[in-house]
Formats: sequence, structure tokens, C-alpha cells
Amino acid sequence: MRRKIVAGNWKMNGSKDLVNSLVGQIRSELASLDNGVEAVIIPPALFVGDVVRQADGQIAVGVQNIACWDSGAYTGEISAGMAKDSGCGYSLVGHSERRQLFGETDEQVSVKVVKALASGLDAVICVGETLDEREAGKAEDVVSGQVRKAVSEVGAGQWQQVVIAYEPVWAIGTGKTATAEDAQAMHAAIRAVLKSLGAPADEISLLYGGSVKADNAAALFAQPDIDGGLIGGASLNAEDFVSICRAMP
Ligand code: G2H
Repeated sequence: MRRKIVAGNWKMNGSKDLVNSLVGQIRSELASLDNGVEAVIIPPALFVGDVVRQADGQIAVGVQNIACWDSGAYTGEISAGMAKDSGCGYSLVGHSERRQLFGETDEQVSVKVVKALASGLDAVICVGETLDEREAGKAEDVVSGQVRKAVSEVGAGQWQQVVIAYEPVWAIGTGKTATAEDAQAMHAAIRAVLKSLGAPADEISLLYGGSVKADNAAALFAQPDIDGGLIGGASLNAEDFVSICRAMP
């Protein structure tokens, strides 16, 4: 009923050589996988065309960020339409590194979601609390607020293009992972928020991200409200990424 998705966010890593060695290997190893998982590779934007060619329609491709605008004098930006035109099916929106390092606001995230959906991309909306927020007991409030704002302009017929990735900021690239139970609790809370907004919450895929590895993926994916993962570091190694895809029940 819900799509099972494992998406590899390469962040600002990789090269043409890596594309050539990694994507073909992942594609051939996933060819025999029959657990229904949709693999997505999200490389730096300059490599999208190369990844699309290597993926040969077997692996979906995404971008890590899109602009708030469709076109114009915005040096250095790329639009959702350009990503779609280049063969992407997905865009991350509001990754915590965009929020923290580049000052991306909830309002901008909301606009980018609108742009992604209007261009025919699926938006993987990233939400998550900081360690301070978790320790202050505010994790659920923070995440609920991010979700509400991010989807505030989603139209009734667009929910099938929405994916939400819960990534606790304290678990990103740190080697610390939320316990499967903690992650499940937040995913259930996110689904409840979506339901309260009138969205078809039971049909929306919710991914967990933050130091997902081959050895913790199965426990996370076994949770009833965790429909996949957003993978950073471990997506840069074909064996690890494929093992995570195989960990999906
Ligand atoms: C979270 C994740 C991928 P990592 O940013 O988006 O990265 O798996 O390296 O924690």
C-alpha cells in the first residue's frame, strides 16, 4: 500500500569515477531483489545526468535541493523543472544541512515543496529535531511544526508525491542512531499529524534517516510506520547500500 523507498543522499561527495563504479554495481545487484523496494540515488546535481544514464531506468534519481523559483536571475540555483527535465523523479527538500548551514526556513521549505510537486517531482521533505530540542522534551512539537508548515500548500491530489524523512539532527553523520522504538514513535506522531490535516496518511511513505547502516537497517525497517530510509554515508559504498535495500522486509 505504501511505497518502500531507500534513498542514498551522496551530499557533496563523489566524482564521475564514483558514478561509473557505483551506480552500475548497485543496478546489477538490485536487479534480483524482489522485496519491492524503490532505490533512489541523490548525487550532487552536476552528476545527475551521468547517474540517470548509468541507472538506465532501474534506479530512480533525485536532487538534493531545488530553488524557490522557476527561472531567472538566481545565479547558482537550479529549478525543480530543470531537475525533472534532467531525469530526476525526486528532490530532497529541507534537509537539516540546508536548514542549519544555509539558513533555509520553514517558509522556504514550503515553497520548495510546491515547486517540486508542480514540476512532477516527488518531494522528500526532511524534518528532525536537534539534541537540545530533544533533551528539552520538544522533539515532537518541533517535528510536528516542521511537517505542518512544509505540507501547508500541498493540494488534495498531490499527496502521492509527498514523502517525509524523519532525521533527528543529532543522529546525522554521528554514528548515533535513534533506537528503532524512538524512531517508530516519531513516525507514528508524523502520521497522526498528516491524518489530522486530512491527508491520506496511511498511503504516505515515511523514511528514517541518520546513521542508517547495513547492521541497523533491518530493525528500523521492521517498524510499522517506517517505510524506508534516507542514507548518507553508507550510500557511498555499493555493498552497504545494497545491503540496506535488502534489509527491507
Ligand atoms: C542524514 C543522512 C542522509 P547519514 O543526513 O540524509 O546521512 O546517514 O550520513 O547520517
